[in-house]
Amino acid sequence: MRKVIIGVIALCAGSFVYAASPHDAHVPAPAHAQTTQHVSKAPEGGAELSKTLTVSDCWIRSLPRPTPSAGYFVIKNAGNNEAKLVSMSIPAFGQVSLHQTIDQDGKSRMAVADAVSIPAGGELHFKPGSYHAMLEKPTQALAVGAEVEAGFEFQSGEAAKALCEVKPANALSR
Ligand SMILES: [Cu+2]
Repeated sequence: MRKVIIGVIALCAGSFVYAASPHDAHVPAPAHAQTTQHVSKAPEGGAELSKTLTVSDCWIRSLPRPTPSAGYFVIKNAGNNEAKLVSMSIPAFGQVSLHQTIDQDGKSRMAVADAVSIPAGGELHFKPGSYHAMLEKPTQALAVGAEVEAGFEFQSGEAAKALCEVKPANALSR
């Protein structure tokens, strides 16, 4: 198991240049306050909005440009098949990738997560210290309290949308 994890980290070494950035403070994940609110809009063309895959409780950290930020959210899979999240997009960032924070000998490292599984009938929490969306190349300043739309694409071709609240840099949950 250890060998596998080290292998993953080595493969992704090129992505770790921001490991010390504030977005990845690697604080312990707090108890996640869950709400049932779900915000979803019709797609503006392209992928079909999923009826079974929904994203809620999305929030991102406000950080001064050009510092990379991070995004967190909850994905629910009400379908009968495992789903895989393959990408996320936020217009305010030029590059968004999916990451997972891994503990390695007591140190936190990040690994790229190309396809993140959400079990049938289950849910997955992207949260500090765990899975997160890495938001790079910010194209505009985002004020705390603002809401930005995010798109999520799954391997099946389905899509989901959510509104993400901009939280202070030291926020630990929405
Ligand atoms: Cu990251």
